[in-house]
Amino acid sequence: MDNKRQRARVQGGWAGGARPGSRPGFPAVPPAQRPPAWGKEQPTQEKHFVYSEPAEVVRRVPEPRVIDAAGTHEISFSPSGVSRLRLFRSFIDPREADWMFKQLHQEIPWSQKTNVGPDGSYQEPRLTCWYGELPYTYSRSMMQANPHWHPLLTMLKDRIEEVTGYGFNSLLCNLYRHDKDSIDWHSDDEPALGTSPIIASLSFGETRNFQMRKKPPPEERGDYTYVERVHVPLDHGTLLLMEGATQQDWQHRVPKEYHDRRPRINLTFRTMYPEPLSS
Ligand SMILES: O=C(O)CCC(=O)C(=O)O
Repeated sequence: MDNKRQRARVQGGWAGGARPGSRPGFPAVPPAQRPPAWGKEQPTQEKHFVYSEPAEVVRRVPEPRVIDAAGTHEISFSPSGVSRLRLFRSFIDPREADWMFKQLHQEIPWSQKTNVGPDGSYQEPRLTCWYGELPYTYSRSMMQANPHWHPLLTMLKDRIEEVTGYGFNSLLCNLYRHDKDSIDWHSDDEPALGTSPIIASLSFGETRNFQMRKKPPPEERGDYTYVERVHVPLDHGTLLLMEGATQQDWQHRVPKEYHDRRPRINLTFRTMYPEPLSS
């Protein structure tokens, strides 16, 4: 069956004899169609193939849930716990955010990372910069430890810590130069981020669509077709906090766009733990 989304089974059976209520699956033939019975002789009974409507099993691809209201949003519950988003609109007010965007755009030492994927190495389609006492590895490529925090980044970290009550010791800065810059589906679940990592993500510049999809249950064998989806438009000065099981149970991405987009800067504050030495 080539269309997975719509599986139909044709049901029917050979209906013979005129006995109403005969075997299940062999629907009764209405009286008008029954052969007349006279004398002892019965004409040979004709068999009809009786068609009945296919029982359709339709699986619908769920519409994405758009979250754009400030506040707390519990997006799923599972044995790993609750996955929670907290959205702070205008965490940085727009005039201040304009100034910060310019500073960060000019003063962060942006560079393009080379990642390793199943088809070999490729240039990540965005620029990045890492801050933290420990190195950070994702997509099989390492960013060196960099303890030289820009003072504006330290100030933003302090503000986020004060409002959220969480502490952070590391930061991945991302610059999406235009509509073709993106980051593909992933979770921030590297072992060095510990269990249930909390990620604070602050955005400046162009609004981009932050998309999330729930990891499928084992019986779907890695097929994401029918999973729940959440879209969060992240605009200038917005802070998004991802808590609980969000990294265990969901993936996220920022897709490429089909129309021109001006640059966007995203700062993702995290906490890194030294990895235990393997014996
Ligand atoms: O740019 C964003 O909003 C998300 C960035 C991200 O997911 C990441 O760098 O891990």
